[in-house]
Amino acid sequence: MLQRAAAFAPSNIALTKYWGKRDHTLNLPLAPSLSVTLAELGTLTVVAPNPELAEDVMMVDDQELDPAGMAKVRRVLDAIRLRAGSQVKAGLRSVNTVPTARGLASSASAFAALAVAASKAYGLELSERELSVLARSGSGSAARSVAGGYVLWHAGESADGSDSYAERVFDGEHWPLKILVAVVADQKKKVSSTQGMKMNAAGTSPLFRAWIDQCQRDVVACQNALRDKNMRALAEVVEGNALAMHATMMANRPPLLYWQAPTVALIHAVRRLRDEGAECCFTIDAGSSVVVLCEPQDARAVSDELASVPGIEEVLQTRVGGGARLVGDAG
Ligand code: 2P0
Repeated sequence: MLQRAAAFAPSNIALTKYWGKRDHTLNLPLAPSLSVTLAELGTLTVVAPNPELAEDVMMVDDQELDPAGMAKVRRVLDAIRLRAGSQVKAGLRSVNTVPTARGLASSASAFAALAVAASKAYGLELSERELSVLARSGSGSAARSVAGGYVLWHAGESADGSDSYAERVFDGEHWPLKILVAVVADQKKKVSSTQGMKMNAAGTSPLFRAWIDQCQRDVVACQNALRDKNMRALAEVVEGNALAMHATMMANRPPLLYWQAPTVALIHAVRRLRDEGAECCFTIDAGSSVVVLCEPQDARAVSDELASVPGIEEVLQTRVGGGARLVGDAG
């Protein structure tokens, strides 16, 4: 049965990163990655199958989605329609509460929300694993925005990607950390993650293979640090992993340098705060903003310190959240 359906999916921040694909069409990673799910920051998407439409149409934040974005959306919708035995096109509308193009990806929450809403709209009852695989085919990191809490994305081995999915390893209550996003005033980022990963995979970074090997070890160390709620151990692996990812980008030819001066100032600020006793650590995605995880009792002091760094536009604060979910139609 076809019906209008709406879903919210949260954004996520990788603690050990996804940066390198074994398949650029299916978004199959070369290594596993681990992430934390953000509570309120994400995407709400409404999917309305409509037999009168000749093509799928999608509005994102009241703007029509560009052809490249539409092609990825269609990939997810076509997979759902194939399983549902339907050829009916859909009208889609999506609203982001994630600040885009500042190193916080909206594609993760966008494709997770799409997978959950569209599968319901076309009458499919899918498992979390199946939804994660579907979301991944739109954007790799979206695989991690289905489950919620602390999430592990298995790299998988099969060529069709059926074993490359993410699942929760700990829920948010296990370690209810605060997550601060220090947004660096910056122009829109110049090189998308999809593009950046292609450049890196072209083999011109001498560090790339070592980076992928490091990810295999880091995902284990990170899971242990989370299990033990050990901030010192978490800081070592999370910060080391982010810096290693940026190192492999910087060693690329041409180099990829996402950092701005305030990015470096924030790194030093977090290390100083930790030396002074604050329980916190940082990570950086493919952008200039810095994300800081910290114990709730330290969140205020850490946030104030981050906000005082010159060039910081704002410091967003959130917590570990749940996974993607169907919601009442927002109209
Ligand atoms: C991550 N990033 O693990 C890493 C860290 C960026 C840096 O996942 O090409 O937007 O759509 O699969 O998912 C961003 O990559 O790339 C990303 P595609 P995606 O969060």
